[in-house]
Amino acid sequence: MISVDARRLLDRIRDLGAIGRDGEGRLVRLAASDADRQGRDRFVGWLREAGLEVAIDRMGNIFGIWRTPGNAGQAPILIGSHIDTVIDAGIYDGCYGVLAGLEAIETLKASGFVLSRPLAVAAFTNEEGVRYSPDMMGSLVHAGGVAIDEALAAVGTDGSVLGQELASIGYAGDEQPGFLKPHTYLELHIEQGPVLEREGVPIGAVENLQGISWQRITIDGVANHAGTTPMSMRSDAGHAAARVVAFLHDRAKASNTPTVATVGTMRFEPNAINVIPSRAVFTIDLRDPFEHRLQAEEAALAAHLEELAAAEGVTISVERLARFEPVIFDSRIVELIEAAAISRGLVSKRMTSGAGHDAQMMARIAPAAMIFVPSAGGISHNPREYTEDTELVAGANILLDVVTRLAT
Ligand code: HGY
Ligand code: MN
Ligand code: MN
Repeated sequence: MISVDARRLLDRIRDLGAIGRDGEGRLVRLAASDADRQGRDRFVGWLREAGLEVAIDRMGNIFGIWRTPGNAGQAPILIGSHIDTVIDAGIYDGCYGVLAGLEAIETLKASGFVLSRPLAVAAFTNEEGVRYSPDMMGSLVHAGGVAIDEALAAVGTDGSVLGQELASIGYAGDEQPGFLKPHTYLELHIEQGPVLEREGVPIGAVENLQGISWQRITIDGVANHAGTTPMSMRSDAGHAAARVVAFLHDRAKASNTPTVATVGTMRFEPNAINVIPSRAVFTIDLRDPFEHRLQAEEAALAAHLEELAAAEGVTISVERLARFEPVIFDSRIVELIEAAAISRGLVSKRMTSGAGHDAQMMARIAPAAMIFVPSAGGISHNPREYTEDTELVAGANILLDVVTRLAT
């Protein structure tokens, strides 16, 4: 049984994690930013050092491909994830899966194994969706879920246009989106939640992924003097926004379901200490493993917004930013993950992914599944994100074993 080169993998994770630090030392490699370019350049350098064919599509998705004369005509096994990050990110989210994918390919390439299929590793553009909505955008385009021209026209939170930014960082590639049709898709990722650590289980065999609903809400009230305006005469966009946040939080918390609700961004206008806000703009992230419940949560929110507009004397508009239904992964691949864990004497646990991943898009065009490793304290999207080296290596070896099983 061959194993990955642990030192090479761990060094690369830390090397990539040092790229894209801002003035305060925070890791910020937002999609198509110059920091993202630096991370991409480093990854492409490793692909070339490994002797892989490098292909970049119009969406900036980066692929490293290893074909042999004996298998070049076959559909490849694709291992993917992302190397863009959120703001003030940890070093493992996405990057771990991409670098473990490269590591598995390099290990197999050096092993002398005769593989029946090419192997490829992908770093998909804009998985996080922090600068441009929706998230998982690069893999969504690859899977045919949105047209390339629509995606490249996406306007960022900073007013930039994705297509122009990709061109300016040199990653507006030539390949047509979806040019690489995978036989199967695998993604290794940190769990980003508390389950595996809490149960002392090193490997998650991810069998499904919850649905995601992103909306941007704009509440318009009337700016007025904070001192002279009686409470009964206010159209206070800020107060109305606060009531929505409380409504979502209390409702999700009171439900005995896994529904989660998050208001992650909010801004007021004119944003002055002594002016009643005339406008509040904020985003809502709703998720649930079951489509009917996610729809029920969206309907409850819509009804609440209607009541609130009347009660607060404000107008409320809603913009949909992303909407993805729950996804069931391929049970045969999930079983291969479990079998690989047993072969390495590791316990595994079937689980649902709370986070969105490129695998949920690739599942539209190929059998797909994910492997999780524990997150310390369940923390992610936070610089305190951490996974033990032994756990990172164990996950990479499971990925290697499943790929080997699928390709021989
Ligand atoms: O939003 C997500 O779950 C992922 O981190 N993009
Ligand atoms: Mn991720
Ligand atoms: Mn993430």
